[in-house]
Amino acid sequence: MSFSKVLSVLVFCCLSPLLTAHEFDAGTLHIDHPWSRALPAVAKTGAVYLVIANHGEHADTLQGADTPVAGKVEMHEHVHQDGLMKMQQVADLPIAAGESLAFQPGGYHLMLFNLTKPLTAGEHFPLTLHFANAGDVEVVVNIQADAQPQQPQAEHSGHGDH
Ligand SMILES: [Cu+2]
Repeated sequence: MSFSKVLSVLVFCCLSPLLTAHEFDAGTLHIDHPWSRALPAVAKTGAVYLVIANHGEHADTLQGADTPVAGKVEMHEHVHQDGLMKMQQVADLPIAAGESLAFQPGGYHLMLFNLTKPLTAGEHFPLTLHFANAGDVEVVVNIQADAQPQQPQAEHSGHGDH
């Protein structure tokens, strides 16, 4: 790739709002770059990743989420069990004052069940997060072919879709 082509790609990235990291504020909560991995059209489940930082002086609790692109959203964590990585549902995720909660491949994720449309790279969809104190917060999820280069990759990549 020539230098001028690299340059034009970089300029394109920086000018296109949907390809750059994006963030949302809700009171003292800051939500950074919600994204979902693009999947084949036959996929029935997917996962959303994001980071929630609590800049307030009081804890809040994430109680769940929903989105029009999925019949159901569950909060999941990955656990080691009998030498295997499994995922299990969690009901509530507290975020202490000054702390942040990361949803990322290999860790916590928002699992999408019964997808109503394919997750196609470059598209995006709305997602509503339900907090105990901050209430409902709507964010936009970018669908990407893979994680942002600056995001650390999960140690356990053998988990199929997410
Ligand atoms: Cu899951």
